[in-house]
Parts: sequence; C-alpha cells; structure tokens
Amino acid sequence: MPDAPAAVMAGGDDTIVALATPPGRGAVALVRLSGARAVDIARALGAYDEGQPEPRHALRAILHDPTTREPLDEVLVTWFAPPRSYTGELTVEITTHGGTVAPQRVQAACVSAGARPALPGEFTRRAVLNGRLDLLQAEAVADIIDARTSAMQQQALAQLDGGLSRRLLALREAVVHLEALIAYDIDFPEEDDGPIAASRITAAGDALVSSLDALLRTAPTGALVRDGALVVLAGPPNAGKSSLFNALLGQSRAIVTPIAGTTRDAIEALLDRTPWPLRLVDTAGLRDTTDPIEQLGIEVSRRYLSEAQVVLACGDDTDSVTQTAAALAPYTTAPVIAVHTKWDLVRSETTGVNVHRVSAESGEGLVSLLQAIDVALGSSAVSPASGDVVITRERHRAGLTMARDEVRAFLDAWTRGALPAPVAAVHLFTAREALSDLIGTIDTDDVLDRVFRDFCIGK
Ligand SMILES: Nc1nc2c(ncn2[C@@H]2O[C@H](COP(=O)(O)OP(=O)(O)O)[C@@H](O)[C@H]2O)c(=O)[nH]1
Ligand SMILES: [Mg+2]
Repeated sequence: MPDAPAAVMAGGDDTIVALATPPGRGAVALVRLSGARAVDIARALGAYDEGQPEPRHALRAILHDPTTREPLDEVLVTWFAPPRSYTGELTVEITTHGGTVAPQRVQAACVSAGARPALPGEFTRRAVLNGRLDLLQAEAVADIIDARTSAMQQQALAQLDGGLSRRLLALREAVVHLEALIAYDIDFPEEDDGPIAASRITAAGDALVSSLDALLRTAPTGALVRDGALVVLAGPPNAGKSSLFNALLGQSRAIVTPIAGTTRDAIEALLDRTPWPLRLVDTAGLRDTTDPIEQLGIEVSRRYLSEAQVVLACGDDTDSVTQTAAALAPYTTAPVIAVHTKWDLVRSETTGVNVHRVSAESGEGLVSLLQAIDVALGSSAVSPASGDVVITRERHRAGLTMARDEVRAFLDAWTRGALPAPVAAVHLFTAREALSDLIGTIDTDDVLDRVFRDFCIGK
C-alpha cells in the first residue's frame, strides 16, 4: 500500500471538501477533498478498508458514516498524489450516486471526519498558489464553466492551454531585456553614447509598445466572443421583428401576434454560432405611443439601440424600410442593416439598394442576413482565427494599458533626456510589475481575491 506523501505547500493540514457537481438529479456526483488529510478522511469513511490502490486508480467502495457506521453510498474513490492533482495537493475524488441526498451525506461525513467545507473557488485558488495554474489559466477555468456558446468555450480552452500566458511572458521578457539595456547606461553614465546605442533602446521600446498595442487591439474581439455581439431588431410595430427574431433563433421565443404593440419589453436570446455568438434583442416597436407600458418598452428599445453593435432596421414595405433605417440613425452609432421583412408576401421584385430581403415564413434570406451581420461586426473587431490569442477581461485590458503607458512614459523621458536613466527605468519596473500581476506570478492576495470572487464552490 503506497504511502500518501506528506502535506504540501499552501493549506497545511487544512483539508477542504466540496461537491464539485451541481446538486440535483443526475447519474453521478463528485465530492472532492484536497489537503494533507484527504486520504485519511477517505479512509475514515471506509474507502480503503480493502487496501489503498495506486494513485489515479479508481476503487469501488461502500462508504459509511465515521461515527454512526451507517452506510452512506456505493462509490468510486480515486486519490491523486501531489503535485500531480488539480490543486497540486493530496486530493481524493469520490464519485457518488447523483441526486441531492447521497452526495450531501458523503460530504457531511467528510466534514465530521475533519474536512472543512471549501470556499468558492478555493480548489482553483490552491492550484494557483501551488503553481499548477497561473491566474490567466484560473480565469480560463471560470470562463469554460460559464461559457454559453462554443466560441466562448473554445477561446477559454485556448487560454487554459497557456496561449495568453505565453504571450504575456514574452512581453515581460521584452521589458526585462529593455531594463538590461538601460542597466548598462546606468553603470556608465559619463559616456556620451554609452556602450548601448540610444537608438537601439528607442527601437526596442517602440517595438514593445507596438506588441502591447497589438494585444490590446484584440479586446473588442475577446469581448464579442465572450459576451456575444448585441444585435437589436428594431422597427415599427407589426414589421415582423418578433417573427424574424424567432426565425433567426430557430425556435419560438418571442410572442408573435398580428396585434400591433405586443412586444412591450425587450426579449434577449443568445445565438450560438461562429465567428461571433449573437445576443439578439427583440424590441418594442418604435412608434410614438400614449400607452404607458408600451412607452416603457420603447424606452428600453432606445437604451438597447445606444448599446447595439448591429441594428436591423425592419420594415415590411420599401418605404417603411427606408424610413425606419433613417429614423433609427439618431439612436445608434452601430451599423444599421435595412431588412425588408415578409418577402414571401411581396409581389414586385423591387426594393431599395442595400436592403436585405427576408421571410420568417419561408426562411428565405436568413443565411445571407446572418452573413451581413458578420461583415458588419468585422468592421469593429477582427474575427478570431483558431489559435489566436485574445484578451477577454477588463483586468487584462487595464494591466496591458498600464504596461504600455509606462513603457511610453519611459521612452518619452529617455528620448528627451528629461530624467536620469535610473529614474526613467522606474517606468519599466512598473510595466514589468503590471504584466506580472496579469499572469499572477506575484501572488498578492488582492489580485487573487479579485479573480476568485466569482468562482463557484467546488472549483
Ligand atoms: N407571410 C409572412 N407573415 C409574417 C412574416 N413575418 C411576420 N409575419 C406576420 O406579421 C405579423 C406581425 O409579426 P410580428 O413578428 O409580431 O411583428 P412585430 O410587431 O414587428 O414583432 C404577424 O401576423 C406575423 O405572422 C413573414 O415572413 N411572412
Ligand atoms: Mg414583436
């Protein structure tokens, strides 16, 4: 029977337990223990009554309550030796039957045997503290769990694989390189040109600023992939907006009736597609109304319009499409796509130029409308090719912006000779710290707290 290795790193003998799967009806559930006493606790529940297998080998066992000896559940138990576990600590995973009772009883028994219920995100926090994941990868874990579309999940998976981490490490390396160049100058201040040509330092600084800018420019792409692009359907009542919304979603979500003013509030739904997931919003018609409830809906529409990334100006005849597109223009800065709805009812083949003809009834024009939306979005963000590194969070944008501005401030002071080299170099130090913060190589509790605030328990 192999011995469980001694307690590792953070946590000491504070062993945590949590239900890693959502409570509810299901075939199986996972109770996870992490910390030095994980195996002892599993043993107290009878997991190893018939011997302890090699790490990473699942063993069937009947667990019982450590005090009452009552049977708890028939389970599979697997232990992981540090550092080869998710948290980097000694870990035990107990696969119980699903539902609400069996996993809860097993978890409660672990607590009576000495485990402490885990805080939200505590497993991943330990993984970061033990160097199993960096902060960007920890964020990626949260993003995979929270993903609502495959584009979001794919992007998070690339981040978990370390794509963004490697890019940021390379940028930090470039800052260190620049600091090294300056160090020569600090050591030989009397020499006019120093051993390193000033132009070489300027060139390296400029290249660094461009690389930081290039990564910052991926922010709109990351945001679109993460949240979906806001596409607002607008136009007069009865224009066919709700029908188009449903047809684009491929399911009946909005209430469709022949009575004008039915959609009084805005309805939002996420359309899972590539390159951009779309947040479709069906709004109330934008006519002037005295009905106070409808009026509220119209105000909601205006708010959505001001935030939209694409607006579909819907109308069911040529004049109405043109008028709608013109009427919407003051409320939005987004591209407005003119959409002639109910095309199946149209007898004549004429409509305005650049007007998309669609029929919610027959499905005609829906695919080309979606393509037009992609083209419109392509003007505000670069579509992500697989393997592209993008930034997805405000934290990333803020850190990179700070690094970029500090390198710029350094270059400015350096080229103007405004500050002594050692003082100018402080900007580079701050830039390097900003990048370190992003990756999470310096583990200030403050940064950790911000990242793990939104985690769920058991992760
Ligand atoms: N023939 C036909 N009728 C449509 C089409 N789209 C909507 N309608 C009808 O037009 C009316 C108003 O549609 P609705 O989607 O509720 O319009 P909204 O007020 O703009 O949301 C309803 O009677 C729909 O059945 C379409 O593509 N073809
Ligand atoms: Mg409607």
